[in-house]
Order: sequence, then structure tokens, then C-alpha cells
Amino acid sequence: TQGQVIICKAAVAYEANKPLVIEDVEVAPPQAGEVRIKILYTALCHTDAYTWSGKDPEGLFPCILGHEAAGIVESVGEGVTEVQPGDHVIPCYQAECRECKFCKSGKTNLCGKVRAATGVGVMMNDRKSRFSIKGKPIYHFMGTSTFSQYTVVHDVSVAKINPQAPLEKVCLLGCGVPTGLGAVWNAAKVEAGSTVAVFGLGTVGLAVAEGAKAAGASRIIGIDIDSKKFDTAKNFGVTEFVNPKDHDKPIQQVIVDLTDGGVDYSFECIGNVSVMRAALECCHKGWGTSVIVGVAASGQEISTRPFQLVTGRVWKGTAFGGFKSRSQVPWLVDKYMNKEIKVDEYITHTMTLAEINKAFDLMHEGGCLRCVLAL
Ligand code: NAD
Ligand code: AHE
Ligand code: ZN
Repeated sequence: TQGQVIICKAAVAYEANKPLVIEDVEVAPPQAGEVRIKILYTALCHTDAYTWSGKDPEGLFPCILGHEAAGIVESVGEGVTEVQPGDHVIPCYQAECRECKFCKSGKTNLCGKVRAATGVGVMMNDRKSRFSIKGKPIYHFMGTSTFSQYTVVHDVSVAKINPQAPLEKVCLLGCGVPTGLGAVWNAAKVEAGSTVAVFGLGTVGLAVAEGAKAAGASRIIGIDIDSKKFDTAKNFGVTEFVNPKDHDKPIQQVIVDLTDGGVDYSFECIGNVSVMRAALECCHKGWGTSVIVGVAASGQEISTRPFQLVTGRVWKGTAFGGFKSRSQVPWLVDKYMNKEIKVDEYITHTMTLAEINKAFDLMHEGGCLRCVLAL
């Protein structure tokens, strides 16, 4: 297949909110600096649903969504040296080129090399898509497009992993789990003995709890409007539960009262701007830090009284948990193999690509953390 167009199945989003359609898609060979990957497993993340909903200003249609996956390199373009056909890999929507000013800064995991192209659904080289249906181009998504049996990504967006790792599990290390762990370890740098509040107990929030437990947090307060989330959350380190619906007071006041003035660290893992405000305002005066992880829709804005910051609270955010993707995803895979981090526990459902619309329905029903599709 090397050097040839591959025709394979992919789930195509033609329009916002319209069911995805399984199509025969043409996948062009990788050009210079590109890698074609046979995707074996992909999970669904809330961000895919967000873009599909039409609320993402970077959302383009028709496109192939998906960004939490694992597969095997099928072929590589000219000049690609770090991976070769047969390598087991995780595509990374957050690239790492190690050369741009972002990568060199040591201050961020964001990379500038291909971001302009991935934000508009094309490849860097020729600003075109490698996907088409009967010759008509289909946009890429987040530089990954994993809802396809084959995809083409930039070489700076490929993490080569331990070939022993089960791809049907470690696909989750492409987004949700690292995001939560890294929010705690890299963005907040939670110290032992700290108090933590986690807003939203989906995969990202539970990974925050897991990371906080590993960091030695003394109290991990889980907040969710769905009380069914509380049972599972215990297994991820949450020590106390609060359902805002059980209280008349604003949720920030409830947390402040529970914690003698506020928590040391809070995390918003929902994407709701009023919860982001509550998460900041439930932090302790003088030092409390709140990390925004959830993705809010286009046009939404955050607000609070500046006095909250004047009096020492810190507001920040994180993408992919601050992990440098190509360098650290393989390390996370090894941590999973050494049983130092959970992955299996986040997988509540498994299906096939043909069932992808059903998998999206499940996501909205609660009871579902991650659904992994076999391609
Ligand atoms: P999810 O839908 O599984 O989890 C969200 C949880 O929040 C659910 O349990 C829901 O019941 C709860 N919730 C909803 N409204 C609430 C409210 N008002 N108060 C309290 N709880 C509420 O989603 P997920 O996959 O865990 O992702 C969480 C968010 O993180 C999404 O916005 C996603 O797009 C974003 N995300 C960001 C990054 C990043 O790099 N920054 C990476 C992955 C995901
Ligand atoms: N395109 C959206 C923003 C989406 C967003 O914030 N993406 C996160 C990853 S979410 C993964 O589930 C991210 O990494 N952002 C940094 C980046 O460079 O995209 C919008 O609203 O415009
Ligand atoms: Zn995601």
C-alpha cells in the first residue's frame, strides 16, 4: 500500500449535529514530514462532541473527527526518521517539534510548528487535506482524525510507544487521562497534604482525582450534578462528594464552608463558564489556584471580581495537561504498563466504528466514561 491511495472506512461529519456517516474514504499517501497510520482503536472524547455540535469556532465540515486513539504506522513520507512502518503509535493533537519557540521555551507544551494548519483542517505542506470521497476533500480535525481506519498526521504529532502495550487500552492516553493527571502534576503542581476540589467527574475529572491522590492530597472533593458519578469516583481517589443540587447556597460558598476558607487547588473539568467562576471563588484567599481544563463554547466568557485575584487566588488553564506529547506519552504508556496509573478503569463501553452514533448517544447519558471503538 506504500505510496498508494488507500480506500477505507471512516465516520464523516457532514454537518453539525447530523449523524456521522460511515463512508469509503480515499486516504492519500503521506507527503514529506507526514505519517500514515492504521488506526486500530479510538475512543470518543467530549471535545469531539463539542466540535460536532457546531459550537467550536475551529470546527469545519465535512470532516473526520476523533483524537484519542492508537494504531500502527503503515508508511512514512520523505524525511521522516523517528518512526517507521510497523511502529506502535499514539497520534497527538498537541504536537511537539522540539524546535519552535514554544517547544524551546521549557514553559509550555504547546507547539507552534503545525498548529496553523491543524486549526483549519489541512496539512502543513500544501495546505490540503489527505482525505477525500470521490475526489471531494474532507477536512482533518485536530491534526489527528482518528475516526478513520487510516489517517495521515504530521510527524511531529506521533508518539512511538512500547509495542507490548495493549492498543485497545492505551488509546486513552491520547487525551482524557493525561489531561487530568497533568492538570494536577504539571499545571497546579499539587503538593502532599493539599485540599482539592474537582468540578465534573467524567474521565478528565476522575483523572484529576487520580493525579491528586498520587500527589498525596489530603482531601479530594468531587462535585457533580449527577450523583450516580459518586460511586465510581471513590475508586479514583475522591474522598467527599457534593451535588450542587442538594444546596441552596452557591456551590463556591458550600466548598468554602467545608474547607475553612477554601481549597488549595480546584479544577474545572466541564466546560461551563459559571462553574469556572465557582471553581476560582472556592479557592483559599492568598494562595488558592484554580485550573481550567473544560472547553467552553464559542462566544462564552469567564468573569469574576478582580478582587479575587488581588487577594491572591490564581487562575490558569491547561491543554493536554501540560505534557510534552512525543516525549511524555511513551512515558505515560510505560507507567500504565508498570501499573502506576489506571487506564482500563475509564473504559466503560466498547463498540465498533459502525456503531459510532450510538457511542455518541451513550456519552450524553452519563454512566459512560470512555467508549472505545474497534476499527
Ligand atoms: P464528561 O462529559 O464525561 O464529564 C463532565 C462531567 O461534568 C459529567 O459527569 C457531568 O455530569 C458533570 N457536570 C455537567 N454540568 C455540571 C455542573 N454544572 N456542575 C457540576 N458537574 C457538572 O467530559 P470529559 O470527557 O471528562 O471532559 C470534560 C471537559 O474537558 C470537556 O469540556 C472536554 O472538552 C474538556 N477537555 C479538555 C482538555 C484539555 O486539554 N484542556 C482535554 C480533554 C477534554
Ligand atoms: N478549538 C476550540 C478549542 C479546543 C481546545 O481547547 N482544545 C484543547 C484540547 S481539548 C481535547 O479534548 C487544546 O489542547 N487546546 C490547545 C490547542 O492548541 O488547541 C476553540 O474553542 O477554538
Ligand atoms: Zn479530548
